[in-house]
Amino acid sequence: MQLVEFDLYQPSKDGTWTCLDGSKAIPHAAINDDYCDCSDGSDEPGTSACPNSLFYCVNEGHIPAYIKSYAVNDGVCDDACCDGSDENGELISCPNRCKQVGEIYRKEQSSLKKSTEAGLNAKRQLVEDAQKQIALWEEEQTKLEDEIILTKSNLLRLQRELQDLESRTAGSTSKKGNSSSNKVKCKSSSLEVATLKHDIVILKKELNVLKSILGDMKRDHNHNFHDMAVKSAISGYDEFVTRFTSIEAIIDDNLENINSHDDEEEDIDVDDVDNDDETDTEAEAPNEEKSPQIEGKHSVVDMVLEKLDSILPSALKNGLLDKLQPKNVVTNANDDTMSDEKAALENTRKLVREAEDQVNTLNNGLERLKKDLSTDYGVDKEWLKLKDVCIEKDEGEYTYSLCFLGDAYQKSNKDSTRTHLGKFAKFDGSDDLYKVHIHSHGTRCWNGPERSVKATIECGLNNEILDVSEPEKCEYHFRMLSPAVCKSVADAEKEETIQKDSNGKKPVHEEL
Ligand code: MAN
Repeated sequence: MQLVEFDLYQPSKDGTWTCLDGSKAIPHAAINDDYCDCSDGSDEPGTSACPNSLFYCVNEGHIPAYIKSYAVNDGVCDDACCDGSDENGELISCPNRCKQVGEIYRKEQSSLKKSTEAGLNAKRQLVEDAQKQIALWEEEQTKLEDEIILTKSNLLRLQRELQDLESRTAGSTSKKGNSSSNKVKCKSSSLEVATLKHDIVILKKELNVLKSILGDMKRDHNHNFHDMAVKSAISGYDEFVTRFTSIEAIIDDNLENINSHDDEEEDIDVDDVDNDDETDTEAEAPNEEKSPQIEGKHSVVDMVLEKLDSILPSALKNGLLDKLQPKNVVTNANDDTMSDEKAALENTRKLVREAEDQVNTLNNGLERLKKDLSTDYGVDKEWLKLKDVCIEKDEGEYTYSLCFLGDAYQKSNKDSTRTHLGKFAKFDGSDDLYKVHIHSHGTRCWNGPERSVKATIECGLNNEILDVSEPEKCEYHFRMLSPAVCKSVADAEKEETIQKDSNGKKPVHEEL
């Protein structure tokens, strides 16, 4: 018996040798003397004297292997010992098959290497496609988030408009038949001014949100990319900030003016206006004083928007002002007929509903995107593009199908009835997490558990189900192939070394 791991069996200076578990020292000559001295059986690697020890087959021309010592000289030629060294007694003699076995093994290994390389290329494509998809999702998320801000702001404005229109209509209805059109006009003008003031404040807030988004972008963008679009947006932003600071002062001033007019008119209580004919004339005067201030403009908002339009860089302006521009506002102070107000009310209600629907749709889309982006698709997101890719395998009585990260089914080949075997629940491999997929919560077995699937996946060029078994009632085991689990030889060897180290021994071949 040749001791390949020779270093372990060197005698010490005094001619003794210590059992590998350190339990005792024995004479070096007692190694392989067909008598078991060490409790771990390490002194008899070449005989079957120790029941718990391992026998080492050199297997020249193939790969060395360990078998359990009790399989030595048991009258059976051990497959793992192709050199026949496991049967060296009188019971039987085993031929040395290592040359043929080695050749077959090497051929298999070479075709395995080729298919692994092809699988690895397919996996690279999966990873590349997944990265592109992630980039698209991230871009879409940013767009959606921006769109949600604008749509929400539009919704807020429409809601305020609706509120104003509703109170205006309610006011008009209560006055119907006993008040002059001038009183309505007065009330409606003061409400409009209040609405417009509110609009200006909101628009200023929106501009501040935009300013902070762009400010963040200016601060946080990747300076190494030298993206011309980003650079031009930043210089536009810088220009805008300078101009906006001065125009903001004018807007604030105008607001202040309107506020002071309001203060002067504080006495004009809507109810007073409605109920006291004498105050009607007094109430109209300040409103008329306001007119010159907004003379020639449709409204104060229009005026402010025009100012903003002149200072916003075109990159920011595109579509933004349109979105913020009040739509369908009843701006004509003279247009005080009931039917017009009702039509405006209905229209605004419709616009509010539409904007609410739009916000909901956008929010749902954003939630879906966020879920996709936070889902575990493997170390390199290699499973992303395989989600819901389905494969079938006819196994005689049943045709089994499995959709990656989706559902698995068993379909009867007799009557086509389909039984749900489970929905993807988790990755569960021990050495490689993503090689085992668990599908659970399938249709409950009669008097038993819910059906479930454990799919074990090995590297292959194509996605394939090799076979399906049912080791326990209603627990199905799929053996599958997919490029998603392929690893480069270097990575696979690295993992094998880690495994060997954690086991502390080379793999043992049991006698078949
Ligand atoms: C069906 C199939 C089988 C399963 C039995 C359990 O016949 O789903 O796979 O073992 O039900 O009753």
